[in-house]
Amino acid sequence: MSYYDYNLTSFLTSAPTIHHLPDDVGIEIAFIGYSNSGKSSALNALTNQKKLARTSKKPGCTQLINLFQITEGYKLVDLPGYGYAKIPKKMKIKWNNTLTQYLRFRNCLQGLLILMDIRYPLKDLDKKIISWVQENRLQTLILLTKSDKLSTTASHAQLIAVRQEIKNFRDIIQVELFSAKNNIGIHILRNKMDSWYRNDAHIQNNRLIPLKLI
Ligand SMILES: Nc1nc2c(ncn2[C@@H]2O[C@H](COP(=O)(O)OP(=O)(O)O)[C@@H](O)[C@H]2O)c(=O)[nH]1
Ligand SMILES: [Mg+2]
Repeated sequence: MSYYDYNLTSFLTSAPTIHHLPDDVGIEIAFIGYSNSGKSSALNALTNQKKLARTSKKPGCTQLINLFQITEGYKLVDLPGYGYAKIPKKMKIKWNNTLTQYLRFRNCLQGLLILMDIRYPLKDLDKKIISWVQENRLQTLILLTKSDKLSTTASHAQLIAVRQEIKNFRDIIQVELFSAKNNIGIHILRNKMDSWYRNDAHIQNNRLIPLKLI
């Protein structure tokens, strides 16, 4: 049983930049990953709601920072997906700025969920984020999403391979299998989030090391 009732999660607001976000108080846990990696689906699975976060087959639908609230002060953040090949440079720069500013300067960010399609893990931008969270000591859970697309044997092999790749950072980064389709990893995700939300002794200063995604 998880401590918080994730099913009660409701939409709070959408913000085009960090300056449009509500006050920097409470605790936030953010979802980040390539577009189409399964962020919105994971959010829906976590909260047991079909349409809370829009899911789409067409990449690029979440261009805003979307905030959700489980209960007063306990928030979830769906960050804009990264890694679009075909968008104008100006837009890329804007996304880069939104993401990097959120990650660096949002004090109430307490934990990060990096989502990677199990078939294509550890792409360039994932690696940049991973080395940055490690340098800045931000608690992170990597979810290998859509694990239902591989056989049990293949998905476990992939899990072991990714764990091996990041073994030097395992004090701060955990890796788990996930599937929004058949609920693999939901309990691990909820338990991890519980532990981040309950750790209210945090004193989170700005993360000092800069992040550059493009
Ligand atoms: N088979 C399967 N497909 C998934 C899973 N999670 C997401 N998808 C599909 O992958 C696509 C992108 O998912 P979405 O959640 O919108 O990704 P986002 O862009 O990261 O928010 C959609 O077509 C989803 O239906 C999963 O666990 N299993
Ligand atoms: Mg999405």
